[in-house]
Amino acid sequence: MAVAISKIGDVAVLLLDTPPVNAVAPAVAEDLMRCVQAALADPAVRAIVLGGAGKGFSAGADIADFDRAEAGGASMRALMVALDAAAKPVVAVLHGFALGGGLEIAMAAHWRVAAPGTQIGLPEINLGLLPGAGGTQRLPRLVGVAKALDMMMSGAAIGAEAAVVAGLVDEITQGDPIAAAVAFAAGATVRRARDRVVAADGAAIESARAAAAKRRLRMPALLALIDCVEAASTLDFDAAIAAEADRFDTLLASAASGGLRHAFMAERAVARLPGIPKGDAMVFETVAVIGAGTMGSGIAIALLDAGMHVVLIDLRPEPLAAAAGKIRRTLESQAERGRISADLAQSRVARLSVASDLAAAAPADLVIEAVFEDLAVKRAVFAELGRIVRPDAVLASNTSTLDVDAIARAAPGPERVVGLHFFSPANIMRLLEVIRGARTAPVVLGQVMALARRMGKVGVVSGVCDGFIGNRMFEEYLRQAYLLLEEGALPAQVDDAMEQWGFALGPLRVMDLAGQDIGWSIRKRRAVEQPERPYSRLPDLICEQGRFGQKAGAGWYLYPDGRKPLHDAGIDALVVAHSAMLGLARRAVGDAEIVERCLLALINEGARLLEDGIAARPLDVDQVWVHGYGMAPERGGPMFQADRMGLAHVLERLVSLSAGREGWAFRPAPLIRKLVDEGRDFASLNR
Ligand code: 3H9
Repeated sequence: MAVAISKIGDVAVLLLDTPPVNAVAPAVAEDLMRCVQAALADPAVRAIVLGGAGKGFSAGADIADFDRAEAGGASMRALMVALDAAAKPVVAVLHGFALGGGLEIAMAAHWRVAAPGTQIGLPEINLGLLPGAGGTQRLPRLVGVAKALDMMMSGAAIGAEAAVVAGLVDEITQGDPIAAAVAFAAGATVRRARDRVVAADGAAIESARAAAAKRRLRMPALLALIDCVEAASTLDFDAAIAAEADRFDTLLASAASGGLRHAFMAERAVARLPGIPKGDAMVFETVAVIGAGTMGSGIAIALLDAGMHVVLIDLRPEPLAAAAGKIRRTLESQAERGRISADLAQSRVARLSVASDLAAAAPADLVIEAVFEDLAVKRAVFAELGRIVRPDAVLASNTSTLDVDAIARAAPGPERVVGLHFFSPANIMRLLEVIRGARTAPVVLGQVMALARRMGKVGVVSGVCDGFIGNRMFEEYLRQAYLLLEEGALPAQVDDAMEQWGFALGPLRVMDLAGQDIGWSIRKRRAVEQPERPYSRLPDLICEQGRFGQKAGAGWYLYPDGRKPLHDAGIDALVVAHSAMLGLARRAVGDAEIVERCLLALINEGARLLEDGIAARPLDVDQVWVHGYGMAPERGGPMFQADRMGLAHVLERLVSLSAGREGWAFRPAPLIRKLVDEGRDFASLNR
């Protein structure tokens, strides 16, 4: 039974009880409806209180259930009809969170009381959906069109106190919320949101449509949502509810919603890696960060934000003082911008100390080394740390390319060593690749994954290889971008095509942002290590001109104001001349070809990472791309896209492209063939 039933006097108390978040699958909605009907039919019951057991009222409809064929909103909507028909007062009592379908149930109740701090919202838009169980009709009736649009278009929750001001919640409870709700129910009457009239607000609707038009992949869901809200003041309630159900069902079947739902579930599943015990992040209270450069400072801020004590160590006093000043200013500016209180900012600043001697790492539970990206330098630091730190301290190396096993061998306890690949700026970017060395203990890995979560990051475990998951794939993606330039595309076309498809930045603009010099040095190393994998010389030509990207004011584009890329005809000419030099007759390259080749390169390399055991599951690969490389969550990730394209089609295209120019780069990964032969997809490897 998904509902816990009790009776306090003449009040029936029905508590949703589907841990961990009281998600409402169709069977749960049916259970709740039966309980409501039984309470309504019971002459000894005068009023009903609806609440949730555990840490929150309800997180809404069961997202996992949406992918099953029998899913849909029918049972949830039937529950709403039953609540609307109730002739006895129904009081919803909210605590923790009341989100999505959970809040929709609460809005169909006659009154809402909430514990202080309850988070209340309709986040369906973040899943590419709109509230499909009456939310688009009841919310405007309770809070007005403008506020309803604001809440549903942002998907952001508001606190219970703000919900009282908005008219969504009737009272904040004091003491035990259930007891308070039962007391409230004693004086409650029957009063339905559906009976209210919504004042039309053309201006709010118009500006909402203008805002939606700028949101590309999210636009269809936003426009459908706005249409529904508009209908709240133009159609009668039942007609508007039917229209809402229709739009919800259409969005549920959309590719964007499929991608967003996959991204939501994958973000939670990455933390549960088979064979890795669930760790406790609280074992890390004091962290020593070695190296006061950009990465070290960003990592220190992220740790302070998560409430830890940080000792920032650098042997060079000047950079150390400069970094400490920058960290303090960043923390204080969070308070100035109203993101945190001044007291909290000060307590974070107070947790920072600095030292110019490695010995200061002695009390640390965790040491994160973020010195220069050079194997010998890092090994020397680890050897020295071995003499200083506690025998149970965890040692982490922040690296984007180096062999973590070679670093670990320099330390006295390689089972306590992990790699951490933070993305810059480390206090902002959500992805954290957690590199598992050959000897890293599973318990250490679990603890570090828990730390990632405590820092608000998405930790993805990667095995040791050159580039780890993300950069190894990025290299193949870039390879295609450059080859396409040689064959006939121009930089802006490649970038625009990929951005239009769903990347925050196209590949060449990413390189300008990251700095062309890094890629250049990697290519020089690769040319020696992997002569059988030739790469395009085009980016080298750019680097030879000192055009290292944004920081140099020029790269693939010009940056007269430092940030905004401006087209440079000189670069187009350089690209065209390079094709001629190669003896290639330039041809028209379409956007579809650009997208297909870049994506297939990602998919093929992603499959190789799975084969090599570097990535554990396709969903881990997907999360790297969504949180570290700007792929829109609506796209789900490259491996999710492969399944959408159909693996047989992916294989056929790889085979065909591998017969073309530089076709070696498209030789299909054996895993793709295997899955096609077995009639399986990447999703089957996630289960
Ligand atoms: C909807 O309601 C549609 C209706 O309008 C119309 C219907 C007709 N379903 O995030 P956490 C799981 S759409 C299923 O790590 P936290 C989650 O996967 C829904 N499962 O915890 C995880 O599982 P596991 C609109 C869900 O404390 C576990 O719960 N609602 C759902 O950091 C813990 O989650 C939303 O979009 C769900 N709805 O945060 C709300 N929600 O332990 C989405 C969570 O196996 N949820 N799980 O890894 C959230 O925002 C957060 O999960 C919440 C808790 C704030 C509730």
